[in-house]
Order: sequence, then structure tokens, then C-alpha cells
Amino acid sequence: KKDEDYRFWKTQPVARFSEQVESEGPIDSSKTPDDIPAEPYALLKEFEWDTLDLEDKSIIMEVYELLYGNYVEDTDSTLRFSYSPEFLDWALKAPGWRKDWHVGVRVAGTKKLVAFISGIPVTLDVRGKVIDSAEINFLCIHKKLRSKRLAPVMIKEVTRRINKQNIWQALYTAGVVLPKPVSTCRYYHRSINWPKLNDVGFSPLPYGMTRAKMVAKYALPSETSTAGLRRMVAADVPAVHELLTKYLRKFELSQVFSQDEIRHWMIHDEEIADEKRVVYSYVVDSPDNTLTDFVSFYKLPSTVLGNSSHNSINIAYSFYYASTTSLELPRDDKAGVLNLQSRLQVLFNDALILAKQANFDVFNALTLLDNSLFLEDLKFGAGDGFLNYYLFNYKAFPINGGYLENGKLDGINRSGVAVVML
Ligand code: MYA
Repeated sequence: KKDEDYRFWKTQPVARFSEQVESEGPIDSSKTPDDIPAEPYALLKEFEWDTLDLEDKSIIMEVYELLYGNYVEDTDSTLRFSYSPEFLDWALKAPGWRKDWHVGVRVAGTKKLVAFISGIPVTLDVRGKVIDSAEINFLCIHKKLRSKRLAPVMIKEVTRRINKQNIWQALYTAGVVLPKPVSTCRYYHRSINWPKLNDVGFSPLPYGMTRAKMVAKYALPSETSTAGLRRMVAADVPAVHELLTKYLRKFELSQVFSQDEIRHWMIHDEEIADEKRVVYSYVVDSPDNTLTDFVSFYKLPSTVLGNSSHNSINIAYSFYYASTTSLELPRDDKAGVLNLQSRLQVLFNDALILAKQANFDVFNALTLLDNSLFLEDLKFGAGDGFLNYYLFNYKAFPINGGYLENGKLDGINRSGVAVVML
């Protein structure tokens, strides 16, 4: 599709495929909140807007059910993301969250929830420019209401509500190609429970291999190897905040976290029962009581569609991490990169072991952050999926996605992207 074929997107302040970015900055900075309509956009008369109150568990359950049946599937419709109610509570109630950015659409007659879009407030750093923004996620329309041009109205409505708060930029990701990605990252997968992944059709048996050889290939030690590695606790928040802030500063697109946000994103709910836990965060404590490293992953299972032996696979996704290794050196310092690479290999090998102990079947990661340094050595394989990063109402120079044109990892430049979207 060309720019002009995007009937909706060609009317929006987003970068075009056909243009080269010459300078970075907002596309339209002419408006103030008073210029923005006070009333919601009109919907077809069978539908109505509903601002969802996610403090109410039964409403989180409604969003959960909508997504469970209708959210993103892989290209051949064998897997569908299965965000748990606890996950939605975590993802949608980040510090500063606003109820009116949780936008539902209901059938007027039955009140059934049939569509959803969400925004949360974030502070972005785009090559040194700090921008108060929104992160848009969980756009979902019930399968029976697809291709009726409802998505553009929902996007305009959430934009209206965000603009009313004097926020004019947003970050969002999608598997689909729209005008115009600022970066594209590739999904990598590291089998933990290979036989199960094979049973559900996710990991075919390579030619010339046996099941036993595949199991041996992905075997992991039962215990982690890094001295001082332990679960992150609330008391670690200031140190993790400082370490992560320093590490993320080296990237071209990153999120600026407050201490509150670190607490929320890395710890969420310390009391949560193990089986409901969403985020897994660990630190490496050194003998002098300073933290040298931090690593985290989150739980997002996928529903297996149409398979008789399994109905779900348990998936860990790489989240934020940081290391003091080479932290004071420029990102392209050759010796520094090698040291960081060795460190991340050990750290993520331990993350894989922790994920195995917690019963995950596979560990997924994108080619963002410094991931291109360790994915191959830790036996991650390239997936079919790509994730496009988009900025709304902001033009930026393209940012490396961590892989090369030939599809291989870019172990030299790595990625400039340091925002992990859920
Ligand atoms: S990405 C996850 C998206 N969700 C899914 O993939 C779940 C399964 N699919 C669905 O529920 C529907 O297919 C959706 C589209 C809802 C995706 N992002 O109503 P339509 C354009 C943006 O007839 P439907 C996520 O959550 C499409 O190109 N636009 O289509 C981030 C066409 O426009 P154009 C998309 O299939 C969301 C128009 O919609 C996407 O019934 C970020 C067709 O509308 C997509 N993923 O519904 C949203 N898919 O004619 C943008 C299709 O131009 C936020 N389209 O080609 C922008 C920032 C807003 C805030 C700004 C604040 C300052």
C-alpha cells in the first residue's frame, strides 16, 4: 500500500513513506486543548462510548474476555495473545493513568463490550528531546465488527481525550505496516520446553534432528550461575532507577522513568500469588551492597487455537534490563561492547533458567536494546514476526531495529530502540 491508499492514516499527522525526514520534531504544533472538541466523535447509532473503570474487577474481566477472544493472532491463526486480568491491571494502571483514556465501545441495546483502545501517560526521550506522550495499546474490535471503519473513530476519540490533556505525541507498535515506522524490530524465540512447542506446531523438527537431540540442544542448568542474583524488592527501586536511567540514556528512543514508575513496572504487586504474577525482576547484588545488574521479564501466555493436546503456551517476554558493565563507556567502544556482551550472556542465561524454574515454555525477545549481542549465542531463533514502532505527530530519523537487511542480527550497531511495549 502507498501513502494515498491509507484512507484514514493519510489524514493524520504521521510520517509518510514518500518523504525523507529532514529535521526532527512535532508535525503539527498549532493547537491548544481549547481547539479540541469537547464532545466525543459520533458512533453508528447501534453503539455507544463507555469510559471503562478499571478499578472495578468485573470491568477488567470484560476487557480480558474481549481480548481473549479477539486480540492479536499470529499470521496463520495458531496462537492468540492471552493477557491475564492481572496483566491488564498492571499495563493499564501505570502511574498517572487516567480513566478516560480507557475507551470502550458497547452495543447500545445489550451493553456488550465490543471494542477497546487504551492510552497511558509516558515520558519519552527521542534523541535527547523529552516529550510528554501517551502510549497506545490494546486496540481491539470484536471479530464480528471488523472492516467497518470503527478503528479510525476509536483512534480519533482516544486522540481527542489525550489532546484535551495538552498531550500531542504518542508511541504505538503494531505488526501491521502503517505510515511510517520509525523502527522495526524482529521477534526471536528461545525454546525452553521444546516437546510442547513442537506438539502445538510452533517449533517444527528440523531435518536430520531427533526429538531427543532438540531437547538436549535446549537443556538448561537447574540453578543460576551469577553470584548475588536475587529477586528485586521495593528497597531496590532507587538503585534500579538510577542504573536503568543511565543505561537507557544511550539509546535513541527510550522511556524516562520516575521512581514510582520503576516500582510499578518492575514490582507491581509484591503480594501477588505466584501463578498470577506478571513481572519477574531480579538484581545482582555485589559484596559492597551496590547493584551491578538488573534483568526482568513478563508473563504473557498465548492461547493455542485448534490443537487437541494443549490450549495454552506459557511465554516469558524479555523486559527491561541494565548492567554497570561498560556503562561509563560510549556505546560503540569495542572493548566495552565485548565486556557487555559477555555479561549479558551470563545474565540472560540466568534469566532463561529462572524462566524455566517458573514453568515457562518459551522465552521471547525483540531485537531492541542490546539484545542483538546475546540472542544467537543463547539459542534464540529468528521468528516470523516483526514489530513496527510508530510515533504520532512527531517526525524522527529512522532508528535501527537491531537486525540487518539480510535478516541477521546487527551485533555491531544493535538497536536504538529502548522502549518495550507490552
Ligand atoms: S496494535 C494491536 C491491534 N489489534 C489487533 O491487531 C487485534 C485484532 N484486530 C482488531 O481488533 C482489528 O483488526 C483492528 C482494526 C482494531 C486492529 N493500528 O475499523 P477498520 C487501520 C492502527 O475497518 P478493523 C495496537 O493496539 C487500517 O490501516 N491502525 O479495521 C496499537 C485502516 O486504515 P487505513 C490500524 O480491522 C494501536 C483502518 O484501521 C491497525 O475492523 C495504535 C481500518 O479500520 C492498527 N493495529 O479494525 C492505534 N490495524 O484506511 C493508533 C488496522 O488508513 C494510535 N488499522 O489503511 C495513534 C495515536 C493516537 C493517540 C495520539 C495522542 C496524541
